[in-house]
Amino acid sequence: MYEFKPLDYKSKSEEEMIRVSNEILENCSSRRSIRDFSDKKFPREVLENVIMTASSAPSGANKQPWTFCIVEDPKIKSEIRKAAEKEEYENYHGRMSDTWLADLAPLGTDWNKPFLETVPYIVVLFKRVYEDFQGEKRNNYYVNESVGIAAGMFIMALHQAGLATLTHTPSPMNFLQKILGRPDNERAYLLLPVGYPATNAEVPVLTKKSREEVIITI
Ligand code: IYR
Repeated sequence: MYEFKPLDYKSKSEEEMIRVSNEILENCSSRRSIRDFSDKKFPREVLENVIMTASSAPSGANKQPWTFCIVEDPKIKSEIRKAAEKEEYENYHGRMSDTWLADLAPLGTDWNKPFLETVPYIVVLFKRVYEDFQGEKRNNYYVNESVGIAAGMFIMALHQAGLATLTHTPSPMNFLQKILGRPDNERAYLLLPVGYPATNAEVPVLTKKSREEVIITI
């Protein structure tokens, strides 16, 4: 049994809640996934703080079933680029359905992933399917849910810190486990190139669903 202590909670007035939630909405809605990154470096401390923010996420039985692997070695980045482009080439030339390709066409994506070498850091988020407990495999709980929440918090914290990323999934991603020498209980979940946007970065003009489309009240 854990020791229990009083919750550290600061209440807000209703006016303040409305004001703050509107500010959060405005700020978070300005976040965009980008594919054109600058090679400009930023302090590693920022990235570590963002990762630790993500790692404060709720998780099944507080197992925190994740590892954030920071890749800064240019040789490894280019190895990752090569392996990712190999998979993506196959995806774009036969593995993805026609409907899928048609859905992606307006985004203008293809199998080329130069940003994997441009960015100062790639973060590979691994989910930890089980833990080794004295030679015994003990499964973690709600692993996808837990890691998904941590990934969302990572993305928002990074945005608050003034940096950008892309949730990249060059599937299948098992090459990352191999290149990065990760153990069998870790599976690549997301690949997140991190950096400043390039000065000429462009993003597609797209809209998000309206309140009426995403909220139902019963
Ligand atoms: N992983 C590929 C294809 C791709 C798939 C989806 I779903 C996207 O939203 C965007 C891209 C790529 O990164 O190009």
